[in-house]
Amino acid sequence: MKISSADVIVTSPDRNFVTLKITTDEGVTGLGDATLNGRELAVASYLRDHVVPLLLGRDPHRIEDTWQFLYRSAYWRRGPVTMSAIAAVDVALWDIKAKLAGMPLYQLLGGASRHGALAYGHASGRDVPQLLDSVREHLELGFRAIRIQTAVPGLNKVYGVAAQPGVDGRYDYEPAQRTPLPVEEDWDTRAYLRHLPGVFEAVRNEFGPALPLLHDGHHRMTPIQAARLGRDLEPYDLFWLEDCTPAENQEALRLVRSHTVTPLAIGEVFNTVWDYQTLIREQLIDYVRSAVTHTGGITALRKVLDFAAQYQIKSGIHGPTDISPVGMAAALHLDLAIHNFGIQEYMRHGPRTAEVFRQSFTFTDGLLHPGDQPGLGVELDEQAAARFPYVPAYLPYSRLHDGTVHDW
Ligand code: KDG
Ligand code: MG
Repeated sequence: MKISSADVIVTSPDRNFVTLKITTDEGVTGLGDATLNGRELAVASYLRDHVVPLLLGRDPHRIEDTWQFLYRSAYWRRGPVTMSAIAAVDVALWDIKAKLAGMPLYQLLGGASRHGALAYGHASGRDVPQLLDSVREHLELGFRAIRIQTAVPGLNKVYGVAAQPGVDGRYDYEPAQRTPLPVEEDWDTRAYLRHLPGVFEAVRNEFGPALPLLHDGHHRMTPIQAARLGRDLEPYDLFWLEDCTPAENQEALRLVRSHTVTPLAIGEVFNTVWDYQTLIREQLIDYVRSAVTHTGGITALRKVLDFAAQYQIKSGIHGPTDISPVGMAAALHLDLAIHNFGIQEYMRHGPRTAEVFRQSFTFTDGLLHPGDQPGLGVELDEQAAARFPYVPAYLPYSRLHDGTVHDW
């Protein structure tokens, strides 16, 4: 069997998505998610101009060999564009292999280790009453673990807080609002550090000690600030504190870890196992946050998670709305199969996205399941996709009060 064509489909139903569709000479197709939020067309070009010509005529069964060939023959290593492109090829080939086997993909990864993947939803509020309402709404939707993000007094707009409560509690991150230039937000770490512990106290007082609560620091603190926040949040028993520092500097986590027992999650902007080497070997984190789609696909993320498992570090696969339903399905198959599963992020896509991507995953009693269709269980409606052309969109960025650019 040979790969006879590979097409890159860019569509923007509720937000921009890039999808790779690989077709074999026997007419079997596989899908891979190549979406890189805010830099979508770079991956589309990498695939169309540099990868698709290399795929034509190859044996679709040779997943590991194709991965190594694309990684090593590029000469230039790593990076989000390269690794997103390789991930899309990898996932599409797994989709084809599982369809040919007549099995849902998780069966080829070793079969189910659990009934479903515990998912966390995103509650947010501009003040505490609005946040508590948002938590209630998520509990009613069936979530059994909830991320808490809040506005900070004195700041106009803060990451992770819905501009307005969405229909059915759903909201999209920027740049779903699709601004032609990056929106500028303001930031003040000291105000945030003063405000956040009181917010968690209010949530615990309202919902009790058992509900798993998460929080995303979104790369904004120095190591000593992160250490203080982790320590201040200890009474509220977080499931995790995510991205407390920009983790390019892996050694910084030694300092954070030596001051707090709040569990730490990191990695949504990482793209290879090398970004985790110190973090995993020295047990400086508790959860691996990488997306299947930005880390070289199932083949590569599985290896990172197997490495993590030796240190009792678990998965927390990235699942915001900028991961397409194809990328989400890949994550769910991995979640179901691996032993060291921790939790799965689940943000819920908008209604137009469901018109373009026909999905078969379910959300029942707080657990996600990828379904039992052969392959990934997602089909792309190309006519529907064509109705939603690409719209340029940027992520926002932050400045401090004196005008200095800060991490967003
Ligand atoms: O593209 C950026 C988003 O994926 C990111 O801001 C979402 O931090 C995020 C999360 O934890 O979902
Ligand atoms: Mg995050």
